[in-house]
Amino acid sequence: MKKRTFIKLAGTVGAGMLVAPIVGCGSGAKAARPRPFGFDQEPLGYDVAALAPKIDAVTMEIHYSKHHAGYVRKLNNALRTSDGAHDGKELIELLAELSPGQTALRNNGGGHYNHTLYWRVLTPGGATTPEGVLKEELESTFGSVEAFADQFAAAGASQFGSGWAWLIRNSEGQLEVTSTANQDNPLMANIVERPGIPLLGMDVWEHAYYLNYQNRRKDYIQGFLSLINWDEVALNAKF
Ligand code: MN3
Repeated sequence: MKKRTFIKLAGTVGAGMLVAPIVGCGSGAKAARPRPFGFDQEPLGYDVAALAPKIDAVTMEIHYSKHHAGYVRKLNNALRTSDGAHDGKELIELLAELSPGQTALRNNGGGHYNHTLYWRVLTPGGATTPEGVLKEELESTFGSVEAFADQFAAAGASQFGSGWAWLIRNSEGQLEVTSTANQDNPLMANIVERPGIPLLGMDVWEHAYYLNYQNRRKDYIQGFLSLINWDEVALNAKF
């Protein structure tokens, strides 16, 4: 059996064990585990032009078919040429176990997970509205949905160089806004300062916005905020 096939078939057995140390056992009906993306690039789900003018078609095309595809290719190359220590693991387990020196898996595993989440939390129709339990949690944690958006935008704007802004469920089971450098992901508990389960991720690498916004990262961030698929974020919060 090829390693790739084995990784897929190995399925979900270990994932619950991964999450226990991340969210603890006391958070009741809240998130049980991170969203388990596979090792392949999913279809985009909408046309590359569908987010224009907030995110233009050329940026989307290059971002999806070059940048993200490159992370997926390099991730699978790294796994194929590894010593087998990662065989049978889900991507979420792999990320959780990485140490800082595992550069290829860190950059490309993170790059794949981060972008898969990014495409999913954007929606062509314009932002939906947070509802129900998630809305209440945003309000109780940040004061209001608008106050959350301000904090999230600030995290993206102040991330020095390339990286991501996140809404996570942290190890105490609480919502929290964080940021990470490069392609680091909150699931990388041995690497990032504030680990947790990613619910919403915003790419602030220049490749995500430079063609349309040049150096105006804050304008891109406002564009991103106007495209958030909160139904998808809520789904991530329940996984
Ligand atoms: Mn990117």
